[in-house]
Amino acid sequence: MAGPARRCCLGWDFSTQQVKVVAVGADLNVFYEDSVHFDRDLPQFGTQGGVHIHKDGLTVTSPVLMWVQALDIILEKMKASGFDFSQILALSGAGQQHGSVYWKAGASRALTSLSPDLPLHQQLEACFSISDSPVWMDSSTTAQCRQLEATMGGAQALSCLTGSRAYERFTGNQIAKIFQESPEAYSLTERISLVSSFAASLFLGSYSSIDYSDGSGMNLLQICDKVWSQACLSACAPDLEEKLGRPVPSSSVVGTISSYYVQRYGFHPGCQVVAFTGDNPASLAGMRLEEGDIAVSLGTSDTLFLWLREPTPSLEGHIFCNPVDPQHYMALLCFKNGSLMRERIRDESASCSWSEFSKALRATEMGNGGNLGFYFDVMEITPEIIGRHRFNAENREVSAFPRHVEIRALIEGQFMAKRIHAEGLGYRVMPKTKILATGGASHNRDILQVLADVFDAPVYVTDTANSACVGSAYRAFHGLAAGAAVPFADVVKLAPQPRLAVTPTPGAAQLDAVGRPSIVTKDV
Ligand code: XUL
Repeated sequence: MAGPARRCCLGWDFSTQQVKVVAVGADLNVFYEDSVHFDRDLPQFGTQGGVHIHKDGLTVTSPVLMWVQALDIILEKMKASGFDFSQILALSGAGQQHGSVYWKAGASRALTSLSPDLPLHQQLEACFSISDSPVWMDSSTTAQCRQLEATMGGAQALSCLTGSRAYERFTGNQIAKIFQESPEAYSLTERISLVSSFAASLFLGSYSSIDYSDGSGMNLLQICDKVWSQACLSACAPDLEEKLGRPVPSSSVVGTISSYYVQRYGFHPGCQVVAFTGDNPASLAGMRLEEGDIAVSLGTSDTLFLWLREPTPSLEGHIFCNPVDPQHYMALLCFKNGSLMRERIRDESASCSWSEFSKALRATEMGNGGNLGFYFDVMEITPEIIGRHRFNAENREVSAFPRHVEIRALIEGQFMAKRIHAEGLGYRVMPKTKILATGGASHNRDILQVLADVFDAPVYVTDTANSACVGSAYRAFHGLAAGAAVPFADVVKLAPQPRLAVTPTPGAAQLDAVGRPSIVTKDV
């Protein structure tokens, strides 16, 4: 049950596997949450993990109407639970990044004239020129990527302009493929949305703008000037600017809720819709990262979010416009060899036991006596490298380490690589830097101690299961307040705090200066 009525903001997350919502009260606590799981709750679409993987193994799409119907279902669930929609001051949301939605000519009219008597999916059935939307897991656009980089003067030049070299999942390359392979469908398209701005459009009853932050995941936006790059647009497809609309700052109010929701669910007609953004930017907001902070998710792959002031885009990682401060940026780095690599070394060198693994970390010294190791059993993406590489204190490559040394070399190597790549994107540890750790390995205090020592900063642990959703609700509060140009951190200062897990070992910084630069010269 939703409980007694409370003034609140909603945060939505249109992710790969489900649509989720949370309601956050003025005290910034979550008091309601719900979700619709695509595979389980919408089996008629036949998705696995929310997607269809095509025969070529590279093309990955999701039915756009499945997303629309999921919104119908979740709103009905909220209504059935007695949720008081009239108390919602504003809403915002997140979408899986890079995915794209193709609205057919005439769809705008259907959106503005929705009848409150019918669910959305029945009224929007004929509104899409492409019924299967490409999503972030798609990797079928290598030809388009090479073409875009060649037109733009190379991968680094494209990265300097748009924050990333060309990536298969980035939307500009996806649009280029649609234009090349389905030119009729492309010319019938009156508007192209990201998953985030598509979801916002459903609430607005008209096309929502793309926000700067999610717009940075397209290889089309000039991240410094915050305008579409004319050269990138014309390299991808004709008439693209008018199909995309003008990008807006992420905390913009894009309008008030469509009368459809007022009449069908009892929303207040003044409920504001704040621009939706990508799930990673929304998570940065949910974790309340501040300048100099870094969030480390230690899962199957390890992911880093960084808050940056002066980015230096490179061939690895992505720079996005910051979702809560338009003057600043965020970076996203993904490392494929995360938990699976840690588990392998645990099995090989710690008798399959995490407690043996921890013991080895405690039994070895910070800096590992000068021994360094880098372990990539699967082809790494940051950087592209495979194999295990071990160097002793004399900088000579060796084929094996004693078991304890191996374990510390793995964990120190993983975190040093993260710091080096973060610094490569312009990140600097600051005196006020906090590290927020999440994911499976964040439960291991000894691993976190190495993280604190390598970055010479305190590590906090936080639960990010709902961070994109909660971040969206925080962003809705921020959007409401932004008229007064209030910093995001002030809006969310009452929110629950992460828990301090470990602080750096005294002397960690000195070790930095002596031991660490040597790994830079080892080209990792
Ligand atoms: C980020 C990316 C994924 C999706 C997942 O670049 O592709 O993290 O955003 O939803």
